Order: sequence, then C-alpha cells, then structure tokens
Amino acid sequence: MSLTWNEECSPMRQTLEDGTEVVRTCAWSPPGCHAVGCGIRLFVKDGELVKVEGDPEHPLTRGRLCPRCLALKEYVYHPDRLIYPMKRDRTKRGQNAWERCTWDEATELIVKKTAEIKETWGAESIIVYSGTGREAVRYAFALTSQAIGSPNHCYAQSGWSCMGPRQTAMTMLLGSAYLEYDYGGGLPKTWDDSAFVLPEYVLLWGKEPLKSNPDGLWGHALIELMKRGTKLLVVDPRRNWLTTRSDQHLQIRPNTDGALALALLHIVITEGLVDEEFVEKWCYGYEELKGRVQQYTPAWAAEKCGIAEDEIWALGRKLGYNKDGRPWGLCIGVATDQNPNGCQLVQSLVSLAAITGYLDVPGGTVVGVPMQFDMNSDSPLPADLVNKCIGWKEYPILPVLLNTTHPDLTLEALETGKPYPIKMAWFDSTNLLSPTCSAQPKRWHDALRRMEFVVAKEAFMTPTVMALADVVLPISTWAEHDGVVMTNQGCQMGIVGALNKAIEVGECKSDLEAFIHFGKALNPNFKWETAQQYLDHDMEGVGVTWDDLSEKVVYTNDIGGYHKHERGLIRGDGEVGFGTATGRVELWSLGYQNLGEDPLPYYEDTRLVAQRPELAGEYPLTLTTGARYFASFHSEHRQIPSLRQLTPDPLVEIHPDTAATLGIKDGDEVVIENPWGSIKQIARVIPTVRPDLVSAAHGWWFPEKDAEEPSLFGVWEANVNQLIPHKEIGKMGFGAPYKCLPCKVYKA
Ligand SMILES: Nc1nc2c(c(=O)[nH]1)N[C@H]1C(S)=C(S)[C@@H](COP(=O)(O)OP(=O)(O)OC[C@H]3O[C@@H](n4cnc5c(=O)[nH]c(N)nc54)[C@H](O)[C@@H]3O)O[C@H]1N2
Ligand SMILES: Nc1nc2c(c(=O)[nH]1)N[C@H]1C(S)=C(S)[C@@H](COP(=O)(O)OP(=O)(O)OC[C@H]3O[C@@H](n4cnc5c(=O)[nH]c(N)nc54)[C@H](O)[C@@H]3O)O[C@H]1N2
Ligand SMILES: [Mo]
Repeated sequence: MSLTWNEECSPMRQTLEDGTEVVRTCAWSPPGCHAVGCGIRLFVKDGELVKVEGDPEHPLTRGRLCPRCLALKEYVYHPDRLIYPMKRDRTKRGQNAWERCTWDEATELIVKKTAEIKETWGAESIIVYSGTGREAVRYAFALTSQAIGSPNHCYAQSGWSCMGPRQTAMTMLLGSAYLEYDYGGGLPKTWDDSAFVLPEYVLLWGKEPLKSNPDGLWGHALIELMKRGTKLLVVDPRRNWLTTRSDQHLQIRPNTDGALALALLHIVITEGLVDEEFVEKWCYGYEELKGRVQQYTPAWAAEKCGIAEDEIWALGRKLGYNKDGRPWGLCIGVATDQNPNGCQLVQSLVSLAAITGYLDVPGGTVVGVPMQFDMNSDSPLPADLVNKCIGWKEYPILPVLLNTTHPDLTLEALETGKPYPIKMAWFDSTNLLSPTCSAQPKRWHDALRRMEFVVAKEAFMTPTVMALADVVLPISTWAEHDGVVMTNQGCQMGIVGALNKAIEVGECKSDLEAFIHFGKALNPNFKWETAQQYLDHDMEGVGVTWDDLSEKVVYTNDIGGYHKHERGLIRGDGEVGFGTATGRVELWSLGYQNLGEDPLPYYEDTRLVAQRPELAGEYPLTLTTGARYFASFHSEHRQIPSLRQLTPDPLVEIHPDTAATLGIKDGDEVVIENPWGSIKQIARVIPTVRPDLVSAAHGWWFPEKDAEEPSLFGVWEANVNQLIPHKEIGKMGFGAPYKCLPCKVYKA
C-alpha cells in the first residue's frame, strides 16, 4: 500500500482578507452519508458557518457536491436541532416532557443505570443499535464492547439485508473485503492515471449510484468513465437517468435477478467465454458449477424475468472473456441483498466476475483487502460473554463476518426474554421506528417500550427518541469535529480523508468523543485518554499520524494495486492466493456448505408468493421499496427546507396503464396494502416502472406533525416497513424481501 498526496494543494486553513476562514475538510456524518469523504471547503466568519463549497483540490470529487452537503448550514443551525443533553422521566415516554440537563447529570444517570442493569441482568442484557455506515458505526462496536462491556451490537434491518448477502458471497468465495468496479479510485490521477484501463462495460445491478454514492463509492465516477467511452449494462426493474444512457437495460421483474445471473453463467460457460487460465489456476469447483448451470437456460430465465431471451444472450456475450478486449467491472447495489435469495444471487455474480477473468485487473472488479484499521477487534470481553451474542448459535456466519446480533432474533429476544432478558437499549445512529432499520416496526416499538432504560445519541428529535428514550445526547456534525474517513469504511480505501473541525455548536460531541467520554466513565480499565490518541491509533495501519492527515486533508491510497492474489496481499498469512481454505476462488463454496447452504448457486421463486399462491390473486402487484432520493438519507433531512422542497411527500411510483386501470391519478393519495400492513403514500404516475411493479419510498416521518404518542410525528402513516414480514430470510440468516413484496394499491 502506498499513500500519495498533491503537494501543491492549498493549506488546510486559510484566512481571507475580510477575516473569513476557509477550512478544507471531508464530509461524513451527521447528517448521514456513507464513507465517500467528498472534498469540502467550509467558510467560517466569526465562528459561524457561512458557506459550504465543494473542494476543487480533492483528488476524486474535484469540487462536486450533492444537495445534502450544500444544505449543511440549514441543518447545523436548524431551530429543532438537539444541542444539549436532555432527560425525561421513564413514565413519560412518548410525551414531550423533556428537561435540559448537563453532560455531567446525563453521564451520572447513565453510569448508575448501566451499573444496576449489568449487576442484576448481566452485561448481555444491554443492546447497542446502530444503522448504516455513518461515522457512528466506526465507533459503535467499540462503544458496545470497550465502554459498555456488552457483546450485543445490533443492526436491526431484517436479514441484515444491506451488505449481509454481498459480504457473505465475497468473503466465502474469495476471502476478500468488498468488491467494486474499478474507476481508478486509489490511483493518484484516478481514471486518467496511466496504470488504469478504461472498462469496456460496467455491469450495474440493482444500484443507482448517482443518488446513493453507496458504500463509499463516489457515484459520479461512473459519468467520468462514460464520458471516456465505458458502456453501461443495467439490471433494474425501473428506468432512470443512467438506464436511458445505457448500452443495455434489462428491466426485469423484481427479485428474479437470481435467475438472470444463473443464465449469464450458463451463457459464458456453454459458449466457452471463460478465462481458462484464470479458472485453471485460481478457481475451485468450476466443473461442478458448469454442471449446475446447464439447467438454467436463457429461455428459462426469460420466462422468470419477464424479458426477451435475446436480451439475455446479448448481455451474456458482452460479459464473456475476450482476450483482445477490455475488461468489465461489477457494480452491485443493495437490491441484490434485499431478498431471501440474495446470498445465491451475489454468489453467481462474483463467480461471473471471476471466471470471465476480470477480477483485480485494471478496469475490472477490484478485490478489497481486509481492513487496515480496527473497527471491532480490540474487544476486551471474555469469550463466554462474547458467545452469548444473540443469534450466533442459530447463524454461525455472524461471528465470522459481522460481529453483531442477528436482527430478527434480536426482536424475538426482546419480545420473549429468551435466551435471556434484555433490559437496556442504546440507539447510536438509528431511527428504527421510521421505516428504515426494521421490518414490522410496531413490534419493535412495543418491545422496546418495555426496556428499563434507554439512551440515544441524536441530532434531531425523531420518532424513535420520542417514543423510547430516557436520555438523549446531542451529536456534532462533520463540520464540528475531527475525524477520519476512508472510502468504503476502509474495505476499498482508495481515499483517506480528514474531518477537520471548523465550528462549534451547543454542547454537541462527536461519536468518537462520546465513546471516549463514556469509556472513561463506565469502564475502569478503559485504555483511551483522548480522541486524538484513538485517531492516531486508527491511522497506524496506514502509516501516518492524525496531525499529518489533518494537514494534508486527503490522501489517495493504491490499496495494494492490482493482481493482489498473486502477490500475497489478500490472505492473512501473506501467501499467494485468495483468503479461502483452498486458496482459490471457491465457485463450489466450502464456506456455504459449512453453514448449511448448497455450495453452488441456485434459484428460488419469491417465497412469499410461491408458498402462498392464494396471495397472487388478491395482491397482484409487486412492491419494491426504498430506491434512494437525492434530497434525503433514509429518515433524515425531512425538516431541512431546501431539501424537503425537492421531495415534499412519500411517493409511490405507478405505471400509467396500471394507474388507469385502478382509477388513480398523479398526486392522488393511495393505500398500499398486503397481508402484513396497510399504509398511505402519494401516487406518482410515471412510465419508468414496469406495469406489474410499484415502487414506494422508505424513511418517511413528518417532523411538522404531532410529536407525541400515538402520532410520533405521523410515523405510522406512510411507514412502508409495516408491509415487510418478520424473518422471511435466507438459510444463512441473510436477505429479507424489502424489494419484492406482494401488494395491492387503491385510491384512499
Ligand atoms: N423499506 C425499506 N427500508 C429500508 C431500506 C429500503 O431499501 N427499503 N433500506 C435499508 C438500508 S439498506 C439501511 S442501511 C437502513 C438504514 O437505516 P438507519 O441507518 O437506521 O437510518 P435512519 O433511521 O435514518 O437512522 C439514522 C439516525 O441516526 C442519526 N444520525 C445521522 N448521522 C449520525 C451520526 O454520525 N451519529 C449518530 N449517533 N447519529 C447519526 C440520524 O439523525 C437518524 O435519526 O434502512 C433500511 N430500510
Ligand atoms: N441519497 C441517499 N443516498 C443513500 C441512502 C439514502 O437513503 N439516500 N442510503 C444509503 C444506503 S444504507 C444504501 S444501502 C445505499 C443503497 O444504494 P443503492 O445500492 O444504489 O440502492 P437503491 O437506491 O436502494 O436501489 C437501486 C436500484 O435498485 C432497483 N431495484 C429495486 N428492486 C430491484 C430488484 O428486485 N432487482 C434489481 N436488479 N434492482 C431493483 C431500484 O429501482 C433502484 O434503481 O444508498 C446509500 N446512499
Ligand atoms: Mo444500507
């Protein structure tokens, strides 16, 4: 690995003639975003943030910014922002009965209650909940084990349906961290670097990176490649800006992806479009895979996916190995996770990238190296306590991969008190009652209301905090604290950036500062003194100090370059090969077999309907949920005026023909209903969705509505996760049907 930086860049802090200070920094959270670390210039006058601009000197983002960063000022100084700690009597949960308190009072209360609960019920009766890859997540594991001393850290999305399936297939088949298409992210000159090869194609599957910049991938890089000639191949049941500019768009029925992926393997294998040398040298189980995919013909998949067979043949042939051609890169999104067949779908896609020979070559699919920093190791807990983590017995993949509880089994433990009673919750970056990190949010609500004690760290009063918390602690935005951001949380760290503190607001603390604060207060053996010390330790793996990073603002990092398997950079033991038992890409997966799964990929029809054929008549439409919007990050930003104005309502997209049959017009309020729930959203009649599909928004609550129970800011009105069943997941415990539900829609 080697880090580089541009020596000609402006200094981190500069003062303009009128006294305005300009601070160069990188963005993360709050407000929420994934770890891209876009380059920022903050303009500060007399201690107040006056302007936010993109930093033209950032090697990747080069001055471009999305509307959420541009609206930061509205967020920082919003009158509803939480800027002091507050507490509330337990009997008044759900009521607006908050009292301002000091950090000292809040800390004293938390220390006392935590000690009581640990003493009576054991440390395992405390669960820390966090959401998606915000900055909090980096410290939440440490908060759980090092400060609180509990083994139970929970990401509450049913079936761990974000990264669970993707990371399973990547780890089991390759023993690597995250895979991403190559845009030259870690090269000093990115896509214009001489070491980079322009991909012929990017296969974009269930991902819309322009809006989502997901998992630390800067979405706009795709446009740079397209400008230079890369063609897009897209698999998505909806049309969008990218699909209309693609070489091929396969607008399949939702959640038939697994069938399509198997048919693509069928094509490249039966037509001899594989890289024989790579397969021979680096793959395990090719003959078995070949045998398995014979049955999955393009004709069979065309029927399942509701598209023409020719389209599948054409796509398969473009993805085949071509020794005289340029590579293609794999770019897969959360839609590949959010179904019970997700582990099999991603297994097929990783196999496809491997056997066509474009794994870890310039312009192909970059293999992630295991992380260089420590996010959840360093746990001081004894093994017998760690092994109490909820769901580890039932789903042994959890300790191997994620070190968290199983989300669905966590809800069951809250409800039943089995395997042991759960008494305390700590919300550390999730608003799970709003339709985000939950399925069946009313069940979570009812179960969590029974906790003895609840702490939350938040930026705004949310439905979750209003309903459940006894103490809420204010957190600082990325403009208000020092920190580190590494693209893809360190799994594909092409960029390592500094968060440089520019302003201060109220009594807010960063997640890192709060971790250090509570570590010292709760654990007599806590080993960190200051945030700076922790950041320095965090940077050891990349070989610089925090001060150095802060001053340089951003480094590019070659993450070990290409062909890492040939150079001993993937395996923990430094040997060549992949990080699997056989040292090869396990197309026939020993890992899957050990975990009770079929070692080869297979296809299952959407179980919800296949096992309940009676549903098909009553609920004729398929519901997909949660496609991202520019103006919000999950449940955040609903109170930010310039962003809310871009998307004022929860919208459900319906095809004009379907809408006409149902007597629905654009802008009508409609009911979306299935056997698990019924909600209302606003119809957006638009030809971008398939006629058999409706696409509903997630993350909606209404900060302008009544805050108290039972309204909770109107959180139940448009709450699409009420329509998602509990524990309808894959065999290894991952993948739930967030993007493939039966439903009906009618005018409200
Ligand atoms: N129906 C449906 N539901 C979905 C999805 C879908 O596609 N469809 N997508 C799912 C996916 S992929 C995910 S990952 C989950 C995400 O779900 P979550 O990550 O749980 O999202 P939020 O509920 O928005 O919770 C985040 C809360 O943390 C606060 N916050 C923001 N930044 C920080 C920070 O840095 N520190 C702290 N302490 N707090 C912070 C915010 O104010 C907000 O209230 O949602 C899932 N929910
Ligand atoms: N602005 C913004 N950015 C975000 C977030 C946010 O809330 N707002 N959330 C963050 C999080 S946690 C995540 S996980 C990422 C997710 O970001 P992405 O991985 O880009 O995923 P989505 O935007 O949910 O959906 C991408 C596409 O999947 C399609 N899709 C729906 N159902 C199916 C299906 O069955 N098959 C296929 N092939 N495609 C389908 C949708 O039509 C949509 O175009 O975004 C992150 N970034
Ligand atoms: Mo996610």
